[in-house]
Amino acid sequence: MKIFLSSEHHLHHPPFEILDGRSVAYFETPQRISIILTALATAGFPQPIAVAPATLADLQTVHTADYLEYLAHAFERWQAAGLSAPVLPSAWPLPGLRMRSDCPQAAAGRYTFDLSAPIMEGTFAAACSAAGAALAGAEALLQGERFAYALCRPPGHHAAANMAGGYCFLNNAALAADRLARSQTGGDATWALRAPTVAVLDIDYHHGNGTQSIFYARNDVLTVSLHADPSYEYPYYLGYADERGTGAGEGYNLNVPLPSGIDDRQYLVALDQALQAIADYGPHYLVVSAGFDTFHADPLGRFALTTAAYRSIGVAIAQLGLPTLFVQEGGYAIEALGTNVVTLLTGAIT
Ligand code: SP5
Ligand code: ZN
Repeated sequence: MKIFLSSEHHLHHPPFEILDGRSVAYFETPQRISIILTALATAGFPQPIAVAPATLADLQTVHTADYLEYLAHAFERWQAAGLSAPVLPSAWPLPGLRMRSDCPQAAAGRYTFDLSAPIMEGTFAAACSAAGAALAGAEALLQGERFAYALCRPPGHHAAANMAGGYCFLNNAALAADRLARSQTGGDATWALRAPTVAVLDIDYHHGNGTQSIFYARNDVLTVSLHADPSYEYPYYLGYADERGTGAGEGYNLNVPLPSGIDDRQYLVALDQALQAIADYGPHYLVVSAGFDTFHADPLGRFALTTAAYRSIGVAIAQLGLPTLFVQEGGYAIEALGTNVVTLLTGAIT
């Protein structure tokens, strides 16, 4: 298994976020990566490969040009306006309000859907580095690798084509899935018969609203997400079972919302349903948005999974028999995060 690292991730380290009305220390810390790296090394996984950051051309496959322009310059414009804290919106252009101003404060509301994606001086560089790791993982699959793991930070699955939120700025998994779906290997007759297709399986505790929205009208990328029911959990406004895709994409999005308190056994039953949908679709590649906030001790989650569940999840995913890229998403129970990542990957490759 090849492992790709977002080596610039440490440039992004916001001091706080607003959670349920309170200011708390930012949960999505650089320490998450160090802990995973240590656990991988201890378990004998190969040395992670540091990759080049994604380029603007790479990012424009999934994100809008105006959003990328915003991300690249938001902090310097914020600073030029005399502001020094990380960029966070104070107001949003919701329906009924006007969206005319280009001042940095207005731009923040326009491109950010919540209060958990602050932009610092190094945020865009960090996000490009994470996107580069995911794209390198996709390339590895195209080169014939069966498994790859992109150790991405910041995570990506909440980021939409033109919106940051939920610790996410660039949608790493979506960039990788899009790269795979547009790949042409040439020389292999099967590719001439059918353009490549990709499934994204999102096992983060939170619904992958960004990934869903990016592929919602497409049928060459099936999106499947297992997550806490948005009727009680973030991101609240997306992730319900009746969201099935639109236009050509109708029938190519599957949401499996789950109750709080769900245990290993119940989770694995739901996973089977998701994997069956992927098997029925019959994609060439699989991208897994691998979040570990489903763990019982996670400070943000309300599921009851134990470490053993991640081994079963890895085994079940591998049984699809597909070239598979694991992309790191959430997971905030720091003391168990490294072990849980190693357990999932080990389950997959053995
Ligand atoms: C990538 C990822 O996992 N992003 C998650 C962002 C979630 N942010 C808001 C969560 C609000 C839910 N309230 C939790 C209360 C815990 N005491
Ligand atoms: Zn999450």
